Amino acid sequence: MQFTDDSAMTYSLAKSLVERRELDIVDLAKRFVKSYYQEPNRGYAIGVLTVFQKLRNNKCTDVLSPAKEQFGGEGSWGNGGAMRISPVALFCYQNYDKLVEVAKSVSEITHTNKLGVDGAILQASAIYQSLHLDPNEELNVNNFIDDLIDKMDKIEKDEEGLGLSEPQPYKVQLNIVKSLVAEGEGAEPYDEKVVQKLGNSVAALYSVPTAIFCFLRAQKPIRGIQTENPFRRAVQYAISLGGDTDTIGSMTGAIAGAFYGEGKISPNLLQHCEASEEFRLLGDKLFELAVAK
Ligand code: 8NA
Ligand code: MG
Ligand code: MG
Ligand code: MG
Repeated sequence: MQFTDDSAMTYSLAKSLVERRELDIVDLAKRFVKSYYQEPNRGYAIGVLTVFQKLRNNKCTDVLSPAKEQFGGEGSWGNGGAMRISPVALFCYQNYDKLVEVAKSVSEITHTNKLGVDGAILQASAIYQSLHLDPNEELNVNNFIDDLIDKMDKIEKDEEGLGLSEPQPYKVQLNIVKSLVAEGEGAEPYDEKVVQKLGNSVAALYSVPTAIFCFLRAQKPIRGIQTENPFRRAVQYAISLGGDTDTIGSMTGAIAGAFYGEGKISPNLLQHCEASEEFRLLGDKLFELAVAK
């Protein structure tokens, strides 16, 4: 099955980090643009196409202005920054402060709105935490979410005064994640309450916390999802919520995959995924780079 824009941009980011061995936003912007014009039918949102057009016109001599000009200068709050961020979590596996900086810079090539940027930082942070945990030990769901709340508290406090009506929107959503996970038992696919409170849209604020919730909720069986495999359960649950399914599914899969590791990803599932072997090799190379630093 063909991958969408999420994976196309993830691929460009991983490839750029591996080949340049550091973040090079000009190289990365060129790869995003080239990949889009080679395969425009991967399901990109219409907003971001304007950024690609402007980058192509200025030949990536100015990689920051096009994204800043989006939506009357507000910048995009879509989840396009978050959906591609997984390589940054692996690349910065040993340095969280660097992860925050790199995730921000990578996001700002297309998404400059605070909500778009912070969504990417949050998604990278969740993957980072998963990478550092041992899947053979039961996941402490409350610690996982509290650690994310602490991280976002600091990031959103640093940016206070930017004029948002709710100054710590991600912290608010993460607290909802926490209470929904605590309710836990009796959850089912197509959970309307989850969709109502956390969202399933293309907005980063209403999709990244949802992906984190899906990963945490799937630690335990979910009525109506017949699988013993917790990685598959997480992804299947995410898709069951509807809305922006490819993106919430892929963000959930990135967090769950980082936690469980390759062993829980069934070869039967993988054989249906376009270019899965190339993605696996890029993951290995990013990890080698991260531990060599
Ligand atoms: P984006 O930057 O174009 O943002 C997505 C959409 O969000 C825009 O097209 C606008 O409608 C809206 N938006 C974002 N910021 C603002 C703002 N400041 N003011 C008003 N509206 C705004 O693209 P992106 O890369 O963030 O999009 C990612 C999503 O698009 C992913 O789900 C990806 O798979 C793709 N996609 C999703 C769907 C879907 O689920 N319905 C369909 C096609 C494409
Ligand atoms: Mg997509
Ligand atoms: Mg791990
Ligand atoms: Mg999508």
